[in-house]
Parts: sequence; C-alpha cells; structure tokens
Amino acid sequence: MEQKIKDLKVGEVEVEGWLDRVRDQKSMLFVIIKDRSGKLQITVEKEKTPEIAKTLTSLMTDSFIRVKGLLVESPCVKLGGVELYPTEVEVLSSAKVSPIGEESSIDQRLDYRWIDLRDSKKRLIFEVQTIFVHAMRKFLMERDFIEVHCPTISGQESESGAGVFEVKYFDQKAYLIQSPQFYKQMAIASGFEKVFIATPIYRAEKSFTKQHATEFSGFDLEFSGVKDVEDVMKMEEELIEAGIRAVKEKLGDRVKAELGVDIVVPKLPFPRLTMKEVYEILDEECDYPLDEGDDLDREAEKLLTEYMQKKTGHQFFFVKEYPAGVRPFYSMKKEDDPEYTKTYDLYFKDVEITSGAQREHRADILAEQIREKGIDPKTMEEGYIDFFKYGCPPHGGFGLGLDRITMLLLDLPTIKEAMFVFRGPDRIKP
Ligand code: AMO
Repeated sequence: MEQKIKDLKVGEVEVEGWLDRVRDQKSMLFVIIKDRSGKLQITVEKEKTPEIAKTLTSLMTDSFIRVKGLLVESPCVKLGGVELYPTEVEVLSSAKVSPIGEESSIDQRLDYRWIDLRDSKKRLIFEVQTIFVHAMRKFLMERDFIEVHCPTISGQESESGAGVFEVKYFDQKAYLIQSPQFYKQMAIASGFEKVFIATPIYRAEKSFTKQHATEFSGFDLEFSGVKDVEDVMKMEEELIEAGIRAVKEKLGDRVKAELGVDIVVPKLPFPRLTMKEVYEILDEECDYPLDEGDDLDREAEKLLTEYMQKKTGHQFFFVKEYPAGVRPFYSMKKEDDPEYTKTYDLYFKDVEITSGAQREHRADILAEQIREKGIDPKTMEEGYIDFFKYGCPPHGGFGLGLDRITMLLLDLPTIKEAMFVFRGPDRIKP
C-alpha cells in the first residue's frame, strides 16, 4: 500500500501525489504535492539535483508524481513542520492545462466533472453522503430491515403521472423504473416484513429546476405492520434524525469550516399538517388560496415553508392526507373520508424530499383505484395486482431522494452539485 502524506514519518520515504504548486527561487525549488490526506512540501536544491528541478518545473498543475527521498523535520515549514528532499522523481501522469477554473460556470465544470471534483470541498459533499447513507443503513439493520436490490428495467410503468423512459428490450417495449415501488411492495408480499432498496430512479421530465434530475438516487423503504400513515412518518423522522446526527458528529466541524454550513440535527417529532389545514393556511395566512383537491404548486410550497419556519422554527415538516386525485393508485384511502388518502410528503427547507403512504393491499380495491386513474387494471394484473392475491399484510413505506437531501443539508445551490454525475434533459455526458 502506498503511504499517505499525513502518515509519513521522518526518514526515507516514497510518496505519490498531485502537483499543487511550484515556487521557483534562485537556488531552490519549493514544490507542493497533495493527496486526500493533506499537502507536503518538496524542497529541491537546484545545484545538487538539477535533473529533478528540471522535471518538476516542466510539469503542469495536477500532474501526478511519485517522489522518493528523505523527509526531515523543519519547524519553519507551514505544512506539518516537515519537508522532503527528493532523490528520485517519477512522472506517473503529466497533466495538460486545466480547461476549467474558478470562473467557469456550473455547466462548463460539469463537462469536466472529474477535474471539478478534485476540490476537497466538493469531495466533502460525498463524504457527507457516505456517512448519511451508512447511518441510515445501520439504523435499518438494527431494526431488522433486509436490503434488496431490484431491476431498473421493467415491463411496467409504476408511477402514473411521472414521465417514463422507454427502452428497446429485444422485440418488446420496456421502461426504466420511475420508482422501485412495485418491487418493495412485492417484497412485502414475499413475507420479508421490512425492506429497503437503494437504487437509481429515472424520470423523463424536462424540468430545469434546482431539484430535478432525470436520473437520481432513491432510498426506499417498505414495511408491514402499518396501521396508519403515522407509523410510516414516525419511522422516517427517526431515520432522518439518525442520518443527520451521524453527519454532525463525524463531519460537522469540517462542514462548518470548509463549506460554512451548520449541520442542524432536527428535533423530533417533525411538525405535521393535513392537506385540509394546508388549504386553510394558504388561504388565510398566505393569501394564496388553492381549490380543495389541488396539489401544492411551487409557490404554495415556498409560502407554506416560510409559514412553517416562522411558526415552528423547524426545517422539516410533514404534509399528510393528500386528496386521492393527486396521489398514485397504490395509496390507501382514508376509511372515514375516502376523498383523502393515507399519504404524506416530507419537506426539508422548501423542497419535497419524500413521498410516503400506507398502501392499498387488497387486490380488488387496488384494481378499482387503478381503474379510477383511467388505467385498465388488466394491464397491471401480472407484475403488480397479482402480488396481492395470494395473501399480503397491510404495509406502507416511503421513497427518499438522496440527492435532494444532500443538496439541502449542505445548502448547495443546485442538485447538480450534490450528484457525483448529474443527468438532466440536456446532459448525458460524462
Ligand atoms: P416521488 O415521485 O415523490 O414518490 O419520489 C420520491 C422522492 O424522489 C425524489 N425525486 C427526485 N429527485 C430528483 N429529481 C427528480 N426528478 C425527482 N423526482 C422525485 C424526491 C421525492 O420526494 N413511489 C413513490 C415513493 C413512495 O411512496 O414510497 C415515489 O416515487 O425526493
């Protein structure tokens, strides 16, 4: 294993790194190299090692080199109080001049995303996401959830309303999944009781907003034993709190120092509103009336967020019991008010990060609800409605958009910055 800069001990060393800076002085050359762990000064005495000096001055920033030499203590050197006198330098990859710089637009930077990501601040975003996802997995495994992996090519559309990418599948038509919805419900019908699925999700929508991508990372849950949508919401708020707490504990200081963002661990429980309350608030408090039965538009989401932040000081809030007309066919309707459903959305700052629900698990009612959405239930028997004909417990779950929560947690201006590689209507490279 190669040695990382931060682990080097004085004496003979061999180290690899990116060329960061070269300061050329009369008789000396000071070269800084870096790896993920830190930076190191290489001190070259031009007269003693002219070949090494020549090699290093000929290189562009971000060339990748291997250096052998003597590491000595040197209290006046700012970088860790050590410097490396090289005896051998090997150029492993010489770089051309970078096509992007600090003044480049986000889209120029995305063309060269691998170079853009060399900035340690950008890397930190993915370190945060790693900790967040790991903490969620730990939370779920402690509660006996099983992780399953599902196909992303399907013969069926799962989310009426959301755009779907059609793919040629030999001589049949197939789709890229808009959600792992059917597979997580299938796992419940398989008696798995508690499952989660982390998967790519595809949406063929020409949306150019800060929170839309055409492919994103979903983190989906489904579990049985659900009596009401509240059971699902409770599971989600605890899960999110655990994820953010882990980020705060492990990386909170670095996020503050490098990105200038305070990670706030949310207090439980998150505030809750029913859609009926939302209609009233929008009308009476925000002067933005919606018709009963309407979904929230972007303006309503912003106004409601402002209202909730003022009223509760909370960055998260749930909106539950949506009208049946704006929710997918798989949502269970309220027994005492069937115009409304046992569904919810979770908002973080002013963006929806999750949809969830108790599901309709009775095959005959499900078929009826599919018909109400204008879809012929026969087209959904095989591969969906059939799951519920051979016994299936009541259940519920939710789908969390990972890229959105990362963007919001770190106050990033767009989801493009929160995704390792962004996919949008006009971007399919790199
Ligand atoms: P929904 O369609 O609300 O619900 O999607 C769930 C979550 O996925 C994220 N999301 C997106 N992220 C980036 N770009 C997009 N275009 C995009 N679309 C959605 C959001 C959203 O809240 N099957 C249900 C979930 C369920 O009920 O379990 C579903 O797919 O964070």
